[in-house]
Amino acid sequence: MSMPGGQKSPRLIPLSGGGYAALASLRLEGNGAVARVGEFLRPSGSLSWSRCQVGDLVFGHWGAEDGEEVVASRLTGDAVEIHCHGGLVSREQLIESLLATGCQLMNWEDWIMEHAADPIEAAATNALTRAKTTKVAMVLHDQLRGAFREAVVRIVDHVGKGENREAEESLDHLLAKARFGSHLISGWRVVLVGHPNVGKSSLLNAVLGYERSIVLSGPGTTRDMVAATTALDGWPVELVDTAGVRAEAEAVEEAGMRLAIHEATDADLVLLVSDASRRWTDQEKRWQRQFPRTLIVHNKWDLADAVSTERPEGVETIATTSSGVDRLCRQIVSRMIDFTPQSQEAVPFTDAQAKLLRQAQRELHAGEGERAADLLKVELLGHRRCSQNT
Ligand SMILES: Nc1nc2c(ncn2[C@@H]2O[C@H](COP(=O)(O)OP(=O)(O)O)[C@@H](O)[C@H]2O)c(=O)[nH]1
Ligand SMILES: [Mg+2]
Repeated sequence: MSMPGGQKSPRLIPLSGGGYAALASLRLEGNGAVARVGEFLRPSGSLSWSRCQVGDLVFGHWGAEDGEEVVASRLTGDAVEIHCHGGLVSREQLIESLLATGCQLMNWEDWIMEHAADPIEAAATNALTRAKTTKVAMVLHDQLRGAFREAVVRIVDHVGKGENREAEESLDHLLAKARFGSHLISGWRVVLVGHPNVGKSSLLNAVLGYERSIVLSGPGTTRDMVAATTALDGWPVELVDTAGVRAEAEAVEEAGMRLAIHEATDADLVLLVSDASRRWTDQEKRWQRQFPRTLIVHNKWDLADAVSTERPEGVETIATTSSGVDRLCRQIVSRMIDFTPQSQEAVPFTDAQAKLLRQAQRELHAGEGERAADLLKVELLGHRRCSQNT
């Protein structure tokens, strides 16, 4: 929207999301932003808004003496940050009043894209807002600080010097970490599969440390998926408890069973939970073959002596007392995560980045070093596209 004289009206960027939080932050920037805030802000102290310096914090009310409490701060340039209570209503009130004066709404993702030095920095900033654990945040922070960027620059430099083999090696090295990196934000998915009543739900609860899923002694209680997110060794993991998967399913369980198989096929790791007091079944053998990334859990180990059966290697647990669950958690992590980055190590962290790296790798294999370098420069380092023949 334009103002008289062709000047653009200020842009309003809600910096914190529309969820429930203690505080909400908005940014207003562009021509007249400071004055626009002055139209609404009623400072409580002696500091007048128009006389404020960059960095001053002004506490006051929005719109009227008894309006929303806000803290406003002038930033460099014509920009202001406004903080209010985090409830949806307070935030919406501020946004509506500013939009009514003609401010343009901009989402924070676009704002980051515009302000970041390059696409990697933009993606890292974006990803950091969604990091669920400190460990994930640390890896992403290293990328924000330039670890991944520097690795890409080195590859481009190799190509520039005609060192295509070195460039390929560096690309391979980066790509080997892409699977790990792609899980940083989405987390890893671990699906529990097994016959009804073997203790899947009990085991899930034991891993989580609280009662999340329903445990009953009759088979087939868990008819739908129950998913819970936790952190194992600092990495975000979603644990999915499936329906009691039974060979001769009742109609009501059949849908759940199909869903379970589908979930398990997509999983980063399948926990094949088995009742150690019973025989290792043909169905369990089939599941073992069907899901390539499987960790076998012999649960009800306290009852294992009752029937001695031949069983494949696995982790022994007693879900009801949590015995063996520590070891199980360690095994899950070591099976799920094949690599842990060192401090400041380069890691591609989005699927789009991995795709670009693979594309560059194909170009290099085909002897098209320059095209590979152009791709990396434009799409990852944010250079302007220069050659027309690519
Ligand atoms: N003795 C013993 N009982 C267990 C163990 N784990 C689970 N149970 C019991 O087995 C029954 C079925 O457990 P549940 O977790 O609902 O099995 P699911 O159908 O595979 O989810 C419940 O009565 C549990 O208390 C275990 O390690 N030892
Ligand atoms: Mg269950």
